[in-house]
Amino acid sequence: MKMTFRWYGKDDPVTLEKIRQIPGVTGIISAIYDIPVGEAWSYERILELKREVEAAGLELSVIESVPVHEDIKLGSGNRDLYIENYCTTLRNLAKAGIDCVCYNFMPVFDWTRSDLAYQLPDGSNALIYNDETVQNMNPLTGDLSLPGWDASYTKDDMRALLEQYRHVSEEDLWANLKYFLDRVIKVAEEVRVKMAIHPDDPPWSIFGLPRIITNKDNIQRFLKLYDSPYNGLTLCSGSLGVSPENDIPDLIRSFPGRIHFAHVRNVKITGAHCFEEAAHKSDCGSLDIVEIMKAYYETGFDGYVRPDHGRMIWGETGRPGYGLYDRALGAVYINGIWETLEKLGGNR
Ligand code: DNO
Repeated sequence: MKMTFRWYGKDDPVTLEKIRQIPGVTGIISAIYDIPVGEAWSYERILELKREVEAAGLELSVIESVPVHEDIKLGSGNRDLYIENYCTTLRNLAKAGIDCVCYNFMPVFDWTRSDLAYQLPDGSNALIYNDETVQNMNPLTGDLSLPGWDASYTKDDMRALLEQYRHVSEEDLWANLKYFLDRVIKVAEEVRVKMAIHPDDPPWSIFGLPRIITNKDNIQRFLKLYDSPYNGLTLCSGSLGVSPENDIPDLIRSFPGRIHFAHVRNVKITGAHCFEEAAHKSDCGSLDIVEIMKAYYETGFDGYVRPDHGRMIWGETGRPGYGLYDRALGAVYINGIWETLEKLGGNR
């Protein structure tokens, strides 16, 4: 296992220098944020990012994400051009030594929450999700602010996009995903970049849009769409774990060799389709993080791991879910579990 930490680039108040001081963190997860979705990333820009990370004594481990243009998910417009650009980006990433790319296939919205700074009883702030609140939000009015939100959409773009999706069923989305994989994974195999799809967060439909990477059966279906180790997963415990039907240790054991990137975090299920993000420690939420790490250990996982969303603690302010302190505690906690598993050995 290689412990990593997400860094949002030069504007991130959590600097590379700070990340370097977290015990056991050696890798950085990042992306190039100013290239419009759909355009190819040049080799020079990738190299620039890599050099910056390396100058701080860290390694650029995974790209999270190379985003997928909506035309590809819609199966319309310029999808062939955008797929071609995607393949160029993969080739350039490989040339710069990157071997793992995270992406998602969620229509329009990435991860979604109803409150970005809900106050917990201990005074910390966490992201929470209440289904009723979210389903009553209107993406076309100005009051919506989501952490994974692409702020570059105007209201008119958004209206047009949502209108286009009205004609896209779940089965259409599967077909469009297969069309994408058939072209992109071939290149990923050629240049040896492991593609790792991120599950939908939350793993159910929002705003009437289809979502398909949501549970064990669908993940199995996804992996069979293109049966290759290069067509793999980012197994995000927090995204899938808010559905009681998803048993995370079982999922980890079910897809050996296909999980390339592990997002480890805890969540507390507070009702049907309702949850709070919790501190990483098992007894703070509904997931057993020791059992999760044990499943990785026992299946010989040697991919990348990162702590995922943290609460805001000790007065920290910043990017929701991506402060320094709580994520750093998460990294050290996960490393502690891993070290114990390694020292106790057995079952591997
Ligand atoms: C949230 C993240 C997601 C993830 C993308 C991958 O914190 O896990 O935004 O980066 O879905 O494409």
